[in-house]
Amino acid sequence: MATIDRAEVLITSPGRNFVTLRITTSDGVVGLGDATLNGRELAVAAYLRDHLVPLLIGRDPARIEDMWQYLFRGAYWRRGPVTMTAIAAVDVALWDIKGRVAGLPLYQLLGGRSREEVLVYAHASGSSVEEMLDDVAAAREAGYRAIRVQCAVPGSAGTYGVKKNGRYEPADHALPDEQPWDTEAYLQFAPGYLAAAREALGDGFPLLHDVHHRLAPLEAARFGRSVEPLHLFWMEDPTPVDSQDSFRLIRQHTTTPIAVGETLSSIYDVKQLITEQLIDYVRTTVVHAGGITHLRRIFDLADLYGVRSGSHGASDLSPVTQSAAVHLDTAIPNFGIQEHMGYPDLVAEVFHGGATYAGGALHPSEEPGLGVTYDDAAAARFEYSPKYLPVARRLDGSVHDW
Ligand code: GCO
Ligand code: MG
Repeated sequence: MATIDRAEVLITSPGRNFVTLRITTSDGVVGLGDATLNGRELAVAAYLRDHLVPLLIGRDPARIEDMWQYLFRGAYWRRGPVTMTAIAAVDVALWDIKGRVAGLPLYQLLGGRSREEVLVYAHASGSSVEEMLDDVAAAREAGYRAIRVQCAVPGSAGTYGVKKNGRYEPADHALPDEQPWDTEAYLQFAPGYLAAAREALGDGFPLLHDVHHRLAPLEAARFGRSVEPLHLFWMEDPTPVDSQDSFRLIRQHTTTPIAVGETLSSIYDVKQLITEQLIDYVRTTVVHAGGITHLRRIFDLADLYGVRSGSHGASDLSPVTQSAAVHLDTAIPNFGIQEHMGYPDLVAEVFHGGATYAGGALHPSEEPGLGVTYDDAAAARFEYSPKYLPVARRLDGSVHDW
């Protein structure tokens, strides 16, 4: 029996910070897992290095389910983003190893293809409606068949979701940037620019929008109702998800579809949302929701209630996660859509291979396992430096949800 010989926690910053776990077996097989938790990277690195790596050495890399249970149940302290991201890194690395040992791409181990391609949505944004519409046209030009649209609210400097210098990277300050937020201004402004986007895209084109946890439940209900004639593909994170009950109120008032879950890390965090059919798309991801083993369980539960996947795919989820996500998206029956944000150019110097984009869709690697390799020499050139997500403040100076 092969055993786990080595597990290394690798940190690099090719244009943004990434934490990667690399597991090597006694047979010399190598597997990669993403462990990046944006703005809290070193907490996961320490959890892995200090608490999980010592538990891995000498164990059987083939026992993926048992390892998952051992790390989850065995810890006594369960759930939470740091723990679940660390467990995800181990889980994904072991799936990668299993694929490499079998000589099969990961989606084959997950049951094989359910679809020919993984439909993705792009980001389009602007600091003005005109700029936003130009960006929508550029995304269409690049072949995207679904587009998420965000526009800066006049007077709200640094509105989330809006690109600066052609790129959206919210974690770009050594200490959190503090940005003003005016809910009423947003509620008045957003339906108008979404209508302009709908007009540009035409009826039937999948148009998405991220509310980014900014509204109270009743405000979210009002927003959902006001954009109903636009037939959004979804409104994402309309209200903070800490209280799953909140979504009942939104649901009572609007038929605008709802997507939730990018900040959630376990099946228990989405249980009520799914079983009460309070959402339409679940956005939990491989890296933050316990890896392939656990995310597949979430998607299976979702399938029972007609909820489809819509996984988070921002640039803070490394190419290792993107590859794993696309393998899972390819295999599951209830796939909805996959976010595709792309990476800074330097990222391709460190992470080679993985999923490929063509014609508005992502396609899984056909290499064994995940099909991603990590270039140590390149990674060493990009030193980690702390970068925080911003904090939002209301007009009276109090802290709002980001
Ligand atoms: C999205 C997300 C991101 C997050 C980011 C936080 O829908 O893509 O909301 O932009 O803000 O991933 O780390
Ligand atoms: Mg989001």
